[in-house]
Amino acid sequence: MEEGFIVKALSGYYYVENNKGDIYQCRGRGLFRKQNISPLVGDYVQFEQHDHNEGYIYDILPRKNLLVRPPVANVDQAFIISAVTQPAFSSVLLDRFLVLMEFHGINPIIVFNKVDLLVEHEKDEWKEIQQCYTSIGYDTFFVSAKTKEGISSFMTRLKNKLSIVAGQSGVGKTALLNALDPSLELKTGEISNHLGRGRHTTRHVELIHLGDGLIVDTPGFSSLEFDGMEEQMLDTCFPEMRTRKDECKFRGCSHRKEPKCAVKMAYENGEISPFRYEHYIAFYEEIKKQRRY
Ligand SMILES: Nc1nc2c(ncn2[C@@H]2O[C@H](COP(=O)(O)OP(=O)(O)OP(=O)(O)O)[C@@H](O)[C@H]2O)c(=O)[nH]1
Ligand SMILES: [Mg+2]
Ligand SMILES: [Zn+2]
Repeated sequence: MEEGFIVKALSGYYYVENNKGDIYQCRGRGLFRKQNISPLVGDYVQFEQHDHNEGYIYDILPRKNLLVRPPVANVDQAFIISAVTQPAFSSVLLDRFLVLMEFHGINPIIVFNKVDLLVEHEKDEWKEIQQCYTSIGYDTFFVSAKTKEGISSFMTRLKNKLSIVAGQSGVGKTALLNALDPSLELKTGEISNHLGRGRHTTRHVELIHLGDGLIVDTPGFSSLEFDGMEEQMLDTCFPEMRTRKDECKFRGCSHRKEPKCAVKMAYENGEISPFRYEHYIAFYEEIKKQRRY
């Protein structure tokens, strides 16, 4: 029996890489299907080699975490990519990604791409947006996949980690990976329609060796629903609320209408950004509604 990890899943086959870098095309054993277990990209597995480069997966080692859409296990960190323009930046979408990553225990890193398209007078506004996220404690990078500005600084963050790139279609996730390693030659798409939306050029999930680490290019995210979340845990997915909630007068404070709420006080003092607080309220209502069904 050998150990390895799944780098690709395609048409019922799992591609398992061992510690020598050899790849075996494997089937999962029948028991998995009976038990409704599906091996995922990122899984550490025990497998047995049969013919030359073929084998069977016998066991899946315990997972640190798993994402359903895209299906990846054992993710350490997520580069959440937004474009400064084309498609237009949406702070509510960024906050949604941040909450989802926090919920799954995945460390988020914020990347603003396409800075080559920024005009001079927009730069101050972006400094403010950046300042807001860095004050919460998030690392932020400004980069351009086109000019390669800023990309070397985040290359070093890949070492010994399993990373994913997440973000709306068309923000340049794949283009960034190509910029970091041109030999990857991954396919990128033109922004195909006048709404500025992309069209999901990236389709299947695959681990790529990059900068002494592994990274998964994802095809946008097919689902950004708050599946499996409860509104009571939402404040733990906002770091600036997580650190204040114990000072609220009431245990289980929802930070909406309760008196002596430390979160609402921080919002009123300007210590918590208004838009972050508003997104919290909107997500809270959304989760509450979805839980009724
Ligand atoms: N000007 C400029 N264009 C960029 C930059 N990065 C990406 N693009 C362009 O944006 C478009 C979309 O890039 P992709 O890398 O395919 O976007 P994606 O995020 O991978 O999109 P999906 O795979 O559909 O989720 C392409 O036309 C890229 O050439 C950049 O830094 N500057
Ligand atoms: Mg892509
Ligand atoms: Zn409160």
